[in-house]
Amino acid sequence: MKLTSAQFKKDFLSEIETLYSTALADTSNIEQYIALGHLVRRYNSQSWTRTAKRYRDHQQKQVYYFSIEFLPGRLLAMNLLSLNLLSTFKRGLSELGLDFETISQAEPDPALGNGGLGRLAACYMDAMASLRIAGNGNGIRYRYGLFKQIFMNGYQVELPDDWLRTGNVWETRRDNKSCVVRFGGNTWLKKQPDGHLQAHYEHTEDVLAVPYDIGVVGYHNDITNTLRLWSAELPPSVTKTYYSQEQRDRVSDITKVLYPDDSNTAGQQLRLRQENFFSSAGVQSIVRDFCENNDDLQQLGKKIAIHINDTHPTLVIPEMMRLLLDEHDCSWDVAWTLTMQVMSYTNHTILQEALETWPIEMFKTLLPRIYQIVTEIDRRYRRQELPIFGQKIVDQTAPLGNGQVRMAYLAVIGSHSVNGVAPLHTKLLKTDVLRDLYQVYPERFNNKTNGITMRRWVQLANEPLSGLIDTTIGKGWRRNPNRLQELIPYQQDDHFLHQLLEVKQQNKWALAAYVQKNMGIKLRTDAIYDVQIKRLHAYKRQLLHVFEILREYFKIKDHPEQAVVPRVHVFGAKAAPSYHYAKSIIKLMNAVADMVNQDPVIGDKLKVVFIPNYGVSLAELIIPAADVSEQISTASKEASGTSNMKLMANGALSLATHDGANIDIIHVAGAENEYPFGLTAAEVYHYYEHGNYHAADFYHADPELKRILDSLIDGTIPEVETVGREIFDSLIQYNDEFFVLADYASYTQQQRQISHDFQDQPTWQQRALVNIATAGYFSADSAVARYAEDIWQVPHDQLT
Ligand code: 26W
Repeated sequence: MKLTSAQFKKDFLSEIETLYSTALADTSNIEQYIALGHLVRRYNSQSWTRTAKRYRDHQQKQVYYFSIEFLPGRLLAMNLLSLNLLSTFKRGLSELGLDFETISQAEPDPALGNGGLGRLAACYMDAMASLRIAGNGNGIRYRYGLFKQIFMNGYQVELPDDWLRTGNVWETRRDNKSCVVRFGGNTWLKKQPDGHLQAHYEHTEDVLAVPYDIGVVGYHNDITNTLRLWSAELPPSVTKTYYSQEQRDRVSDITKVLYPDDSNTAGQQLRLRQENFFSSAGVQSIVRDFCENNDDLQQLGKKIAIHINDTHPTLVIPEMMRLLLDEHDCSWDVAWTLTMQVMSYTNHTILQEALETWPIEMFKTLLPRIYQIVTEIDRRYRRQELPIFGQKIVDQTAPLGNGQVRMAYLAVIGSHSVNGVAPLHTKLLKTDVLRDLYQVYPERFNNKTNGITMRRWVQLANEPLSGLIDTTIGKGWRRNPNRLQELIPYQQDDHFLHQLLEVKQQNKWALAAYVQKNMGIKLRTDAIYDVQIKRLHAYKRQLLHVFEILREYFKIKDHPEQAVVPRVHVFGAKAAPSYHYAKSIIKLMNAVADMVNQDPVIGDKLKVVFIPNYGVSLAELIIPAADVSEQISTASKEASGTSNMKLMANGALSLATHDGANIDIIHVAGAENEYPFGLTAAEVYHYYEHGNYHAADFYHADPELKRILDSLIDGTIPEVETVGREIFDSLIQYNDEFFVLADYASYTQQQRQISHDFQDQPTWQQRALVNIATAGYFSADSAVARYAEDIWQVPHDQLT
């Protein structure tokens, strides 16, 4: 849309007037942000209306992306980028004496997710809108997002994330699209005169699901899709029934808070309530909208695609069956065929403890009708497959087993497609986690390697780099990231390489300024910025990185006279509040950081900054400043990773195990431009098969490693008596579940190599350039295009 800064200023001042009836000078950053948000809503409102109308008029097939987590990040700058209004707003504001950055930082960051899964959902929403796919998000409007993290004496402390305190300018409450979700009570089927079985409910606990819609703006294409987040409320009582406070709380508790675990199924009834709440509300509203615009249910599979983001929304399968059977008089076979045509499922983890199963008793009590349908799905699955695959396979793959409802199995059986998120992960699904179901439905399994939206993670997060790329190869890459490859020839261009170094320098200054201001730690910007940003989990091995820091620390302490290549180690990591071991590692990380940062002998040769409250907005500040991308998970454990792709696209070189998408990064950019190390997945599985891993052997065989481990328990590191012992024992006594000691030697070997190579900046920048140039391979637009073609069968814009 064409907008002059004069027009913008006029509109902005009138928005301030309308909202606050006071002079601009009397308004706060948050008020100015809200006014800007309202302005964007006004400028984009027609596009949103037009988009919905166009989809209806063209009967366009809709994709519904169900995810219990969405991590959209701040939306003001992102929407302005997609509307091509960013520079106008920035100019207009500076002409009014205001700074866009300062105001945009007043926007709360909606932390409605834990990590990779939630952020991927947000990247894919952005990509679907930018590819003109009718992509609708479906999730939960948590009143409180992921906890705010602070460190008290080095320990993680969780604070409530009251993100809606100042409202949410981007959402629209849609009362007339509400629906009722039932819980508990009794259900029975009564034969109707026409022989049809009608479901009857009594004593159910009815909850009103109220949708809040957020616009998802496509990139320069006048498309605005919808992210629908459901909120639980008491139904407007027809009979003026009195609801006790307890009853009120029971209902609002459903969407009160996000479960902060990202790899350990809570197994709590409230979590099952949450999963059923947004799954049922979502499917009801989809079928309602479908029936308003279509009269032939047989067309459902041609007009609707529902994607199940991990097992958390799996209840959409029996819910769709319930609606088709109970409210649309479909026969079982017709309903089942339609359901499978519509449903597709993505698995995001192979960790056993993350694969959801629900005790049948809890499931049956809370969801009686849904349980009846799951029982029938199980019965028909067993009857169908038993003759072919035999009792053992059927017992190991049916949805019901060992007193549990096995959600991953139900998701596979009820979907026409099952995909992993990186080639190794998909292989492990076929050969390990879902091996038996792969035998039954081999044709359903496929791989869809993850992707990231370059619009947020390069264009927005790294304007210096984006500007340099524009002046070098033009702006074509902004619409088609594969065109970043046109940078490859500039490996020989010293001027360009120097400009690339300056861009990295600029981003380091920005990060150093934040760290100085918020943590009081002074960082030099000619150091190697060695970054590890992800949830705290034993398999992600932040511990291995800490051991490298201790190695560097002892080296300087032993030889203070020796020159070293200065390093800044940057961490961002939240631990699930119930994950004790992870919280112990956080305490150790902060203790080591204090010891290193306060040691005069070390000075500024080595710094460790563990930035609290890591999330999307901090990632946008840290990633552009990184030189080294720590992707050091135990091979086979990280399904894909996506921070690895973001860091690559911003010119960091990957210090990476042969795990998840690291393998693809090393392949695409070339191993010579990365630092691969460690056991392969096959070697890890070999240890499992032979049970011959003895961590203590590595401890005893390597004096350097022994010194590091002993420092956990011998008082070298202040204040880690308890956690030091706990971690030491987890390695030596409990045999190091994630092979930290086995990978220590090759890891530190590569760390030494990095210190050596970094001194040759032209070559380093050449390798950084190759990472940037080849990162287009991991664009969310390409990934989503593959989902559209192979799984959802919907048309999409070509990347021009
Ligand atoms: C039930 C608790 C729970 C909550 C969240 C279990 C599992 C999850 C998510 C599946 C965990 C997650 O975020 N997995 C990450 O998904 C990313 C996107 O595909 C991958 O890149 C990461 O490798 C994977 O760990």
